[in-house]
Amino acid sequence: MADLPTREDKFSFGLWTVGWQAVDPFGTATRAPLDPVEAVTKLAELGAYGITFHDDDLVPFGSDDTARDRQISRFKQALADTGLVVPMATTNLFTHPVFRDGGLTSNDRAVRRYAIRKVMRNMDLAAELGAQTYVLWGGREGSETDAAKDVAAALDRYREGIDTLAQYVIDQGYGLRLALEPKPNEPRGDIFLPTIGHAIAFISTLEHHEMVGLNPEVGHEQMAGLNFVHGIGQALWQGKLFHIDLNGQHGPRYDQDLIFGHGDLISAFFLVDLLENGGYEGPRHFDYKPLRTEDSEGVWASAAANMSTYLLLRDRVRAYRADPEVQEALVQSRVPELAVPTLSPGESVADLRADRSAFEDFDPDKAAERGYGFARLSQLAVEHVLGAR
Ligand SMILES: [Mn+2]
Repeated sequence: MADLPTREDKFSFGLWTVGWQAVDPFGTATRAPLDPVEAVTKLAELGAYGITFHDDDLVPFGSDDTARDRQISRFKQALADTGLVVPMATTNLFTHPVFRDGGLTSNDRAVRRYAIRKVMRNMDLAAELGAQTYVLWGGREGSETDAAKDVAAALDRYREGIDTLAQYVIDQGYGLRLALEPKPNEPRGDIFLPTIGHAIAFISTLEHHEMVGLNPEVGHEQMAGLNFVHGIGQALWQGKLFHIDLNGQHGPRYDQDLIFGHGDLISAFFLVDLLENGGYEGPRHFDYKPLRTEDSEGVWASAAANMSTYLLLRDRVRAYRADPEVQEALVQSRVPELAVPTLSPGESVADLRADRSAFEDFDPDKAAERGYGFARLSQLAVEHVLGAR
């Protein structure tokens, strides 16, 4: 049994996750709409600390001002009643047909201007609710055919859009940081900024690059066949892990949004190890879809399962790190040695060239004899994951 989640664990959920009615490309909804107030109440009961939303999750697209105000005040009351917070918010620039060719990179200039204004409007609400992070997932920013897009122009417009929004946040004095969410495809055939690496490179070109980072999602990188732990490792190393979407995925296929750990469990173990020990202090945010087979009881069971799996893995990570045999195996594998700089303190290029032991007297055949012991180390991790130690 896992420990029960507490507010200190900083678990948060998107309103669109537990509220997903399970409409897929082949079938209609299997569940009734979920009132955001009920989502807040249930998630608080289950031990979550935060809830996040797209503008249109909270207030249906096209609602008039009276309906919008009423819905926002009900939501605020539920937050006040439960103590749940809103650490992050985001904008839906993908559902309405006006965004069929994207928002910030639509070929239609008027759509781009409308998209920026739609984001600004929800940034006002995000700031009012005390959010620290504003996520931008460009699900429709892309194409199905290379005839459709001038990629350089699209990136110019993407940069212009993010620069404009960052300037708005500065001008308004909002404490928001922006977090881009990479995804390789779906719903577009190919999406711009498809991976963590593409997004980090793009951010370096922004006017306010210091306030723009990433919201990587487990499944999105795995859809591209990439190692999520390595991606998060680099995002942390570059100071760009502003937020994270935890879920599960079985390799390159459609976006499954499974419960966290219900895809690649070993990768999830090393991810929790990295998040807990690598300096990430933000929310542990779940962006998953309750299986279409489930009724409302199954929805809440799956929400609890995300948190429970994270806590079980955190427990296993602690046991792994505390195990003297693991510590000895890490040294045998020379894992700590990688943290030692390759050149000595104060050593110059000339010094390195003059060091005969580094090259002329170095015996590569001898150095090649010794194995690294990674098989044993990896098995120790598997045994800890399985609770065999
Ligand atoms: Mn996803």
